[in-house]
Amino acid sequence: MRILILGGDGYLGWATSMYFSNRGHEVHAVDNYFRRRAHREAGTDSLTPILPDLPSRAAAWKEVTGKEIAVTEGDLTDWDLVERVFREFQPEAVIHYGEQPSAPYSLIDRHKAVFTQQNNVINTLNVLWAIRDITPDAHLVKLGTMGEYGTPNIDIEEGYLEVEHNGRRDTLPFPKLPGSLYHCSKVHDSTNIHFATRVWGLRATDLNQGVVYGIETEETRLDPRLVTRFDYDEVFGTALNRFCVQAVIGHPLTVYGKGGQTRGYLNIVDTLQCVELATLNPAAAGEMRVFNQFTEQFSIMELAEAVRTAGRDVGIEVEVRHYDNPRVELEEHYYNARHTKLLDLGLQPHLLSETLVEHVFEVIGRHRDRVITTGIDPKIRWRPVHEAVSS
Ligand code: NAD
Ligand code: USQ
Repeated sequence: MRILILGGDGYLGWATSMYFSNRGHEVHAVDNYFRRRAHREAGTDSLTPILPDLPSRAAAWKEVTGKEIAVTEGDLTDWDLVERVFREFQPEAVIHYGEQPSAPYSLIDRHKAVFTQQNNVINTLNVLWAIRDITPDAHLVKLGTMGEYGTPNIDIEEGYLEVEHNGRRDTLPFPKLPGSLYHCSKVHDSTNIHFATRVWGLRATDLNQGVVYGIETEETRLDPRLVTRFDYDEVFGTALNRFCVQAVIGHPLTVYGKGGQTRGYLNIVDTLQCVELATLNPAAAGEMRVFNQFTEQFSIMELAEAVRTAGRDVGIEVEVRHYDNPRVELEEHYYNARHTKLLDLGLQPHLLSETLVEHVFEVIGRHRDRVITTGIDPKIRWRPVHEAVSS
């Protein structure tokens, strides 16, 4: 299959590009290196030493496996670039990771909030128009987020809710309560994608993904030059990845507030499996499928305890510390999200209890001299500082 991977230089995008190439698909990766620039500006960096750009990564991939990954360096908000890539490559599937992915980044200042929403919404709109006018049968596999739903006090369904109101029934998009301006951008995307399927008859799968953890995949293990990025800073690092680095360098685990915040989580190898299942089993024309893409739910304290236990097993004493929560979010809440559609398609989850957190420690340990400690403690606040309430 001809598969276009947008955001192919990122944490998930690079791993996905290699995964599909390794399985015989024709892969074309696009990225504008936004993520690399954002780290340079902030003085942070990937723990893993990644090659300097996509052409060198693709060349290393070719040398190791003999397989090709085609590359375009450019911005998805640039219509001319999007149009050219679609006309030349004629994708059958479009896997769209290419967005600003951080909730804290979207709340640093007005400029970054505006950037996040413009970047994410416009590039997805460009992709929808390109599919509509150039490759109308192509299937869009879009990375959304479980955070589109927030933490409502009812069970979370997969995308849609059957509603009875004043004696009438309908199946409608599940209500959204996004917790950051980044998460809001994903809701805006979902609305636009739904429109494009209903009105233009496009086919799309919105993957509402939980928080991803993990550092290695089958392909990254083939050669040190094929590593994917791995971040642990306040802005781009996600909870469990941060906790693992903190444990290895002897930094207290940064639990925000009470730590009862519960989310869906999945291993990066399951991201690859889920995206493959969605791609090989496309949505019908006119359909926007929504899959909740995670394998397990954990509270932050449960994650911290898992890391503390794993640390103890390898002789590392891990301190768990409660920080004033920089975010505005419920710290104790009901959370029960359905996630059966990917299992029905054949997903075989890799559970946290089977993942050797100790092994992750070992890989992090190899790169520990690269850790930049200044970016770890939380400084970005959801509310203006004079209004911040301590928990
Ligand atoms: P990432 O930042 O590593 O990857 C995104 C890539 O897209 C980056 O390489 C970036 O440079 C590129 N990009 C951004 N804007 C672009 C533009 N205008 N033109 C071209 N390229 C652009 O992030 P990630 O963690 O790999 O996440 C990938 C996707 O999955 C994102 O959409 C994110 O919202 C979503 N997601 C991630 C997680 C997670 O835990 N990592 C969980 C749920 C959803
Ligand atoms: N948290 C801590 N300590 C930390 C980091 C985070 O307690 O050091 C808490 C946060 O307060 C939050 C939870 O952990 O309650 C998750 O935070 P996160 O930073 O790991 O994840 P989040 O901001 O939600 O964003 C990440 C990805 C994003 C994706 C999202 C999936 O960066 O791209 O959309 O996970 S979800 O959470 O399901 O919306």
